[in-house]
Amino acid sequence: MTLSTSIKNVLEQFKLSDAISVLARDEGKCLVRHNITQKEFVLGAKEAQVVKYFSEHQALPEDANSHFVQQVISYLNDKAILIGKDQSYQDSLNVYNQPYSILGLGANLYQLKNNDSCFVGVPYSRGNQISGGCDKATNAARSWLKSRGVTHQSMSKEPDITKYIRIDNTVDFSGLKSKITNKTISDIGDFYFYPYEDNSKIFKQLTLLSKHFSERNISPIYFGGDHSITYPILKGIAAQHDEFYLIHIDAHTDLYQTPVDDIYGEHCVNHHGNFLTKSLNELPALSHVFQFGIRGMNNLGTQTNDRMTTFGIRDTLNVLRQQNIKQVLGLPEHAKIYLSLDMDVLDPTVFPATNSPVVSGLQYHELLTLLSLLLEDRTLIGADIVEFNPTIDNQEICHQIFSETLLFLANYVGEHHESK
Ligand SMILES: [Mn+2]
Repeated sequence: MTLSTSIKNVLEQFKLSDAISVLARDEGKCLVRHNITQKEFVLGAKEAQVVKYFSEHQALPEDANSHFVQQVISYLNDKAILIGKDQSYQDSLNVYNQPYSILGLGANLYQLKNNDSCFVGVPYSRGNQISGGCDKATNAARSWLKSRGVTHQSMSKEPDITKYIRIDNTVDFSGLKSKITNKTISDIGDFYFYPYEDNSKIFKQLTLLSKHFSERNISPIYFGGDHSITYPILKGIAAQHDEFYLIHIDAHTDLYQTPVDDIYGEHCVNHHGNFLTKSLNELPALSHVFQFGIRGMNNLGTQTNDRMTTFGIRDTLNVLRQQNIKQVLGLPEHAKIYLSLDMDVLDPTVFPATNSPVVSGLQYHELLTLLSLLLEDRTLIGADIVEFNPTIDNQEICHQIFSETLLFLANYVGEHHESK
């Protein structure tokens, strides 16, 4: 008996990823390694048969039915062992679950439903050639949350957010709580890349991931990393949306441009200090940027742009006092908003664990109030929280602020946050 046409059609859509090595075969099983993540998988007999079909053109057993093949292929595809026939391993969506998931909400990227929200770590710090450490932020947040019982190893364990939420403090997590109850939020793990991979390839992969979310109306919260990650994320959004807005909370305008950047023009390198230059120059879908918290002499030399409104620190504090931000922004009711939060907007006495601290910043409670004023009843299509360097954090104070702010943002992502 030969394989049915329907099975052949399924098999033809896939190939073994270029990043996979088949290491050993034993009693029908086989061991494969993903050379980028260094993850090894011991595959059972069924999976091994399918891998051998692709790696050695070995025939499938005669009793293979399409249900079995579909099931095995979807498993191998989830693990990035098999990829689409026309894909390169560089086109695969490089996200892996982490041993400890936030609130026990661990899920595979492909388990997300349309309109869901998700946490995704981005341990990338090569956008800052001078000071690193921001790549450690994803682990730092996961570990800190774990130490407070907010992160569980078991992916199936029901998270008991009520245990955390009932503690009376300044932070209201009711939006997050309703997402957990409705099962519309997950932690899909961390974005990964090969340590020696070219930066432009890493950014391209991040853009692919962002585009994948946009096409499915999934609202991600990216956390960790330096500020260079925001430009490739916005690029993925711009591939799907004709018009969206950016709320950028930062001490710096991130509009730096060196004479070398001028020479390279639009090909200039994306880094932690120029993500907004790149975004404004290259993404016309980015309709307007509203900046808050900007201060310090660093910004004196930067440019202005028609598609940008800057609220310096004093204007930001005025907005907080008058609470009139809706009128000030004048955004359409259903405007699609992306938020980029640089932790250095906080005063360095509050949040010293950042690579470019600037004095005279916001207090923590002021940041939370600002976020709720800006995001309540808005359509937040995604957010990032960047520039936390946990390697210079004494007593884990910034671990605490970063992790709590991350959960706080989860109140607002997704369509129409319900008013409390
Ligand atoms: Mn920044």
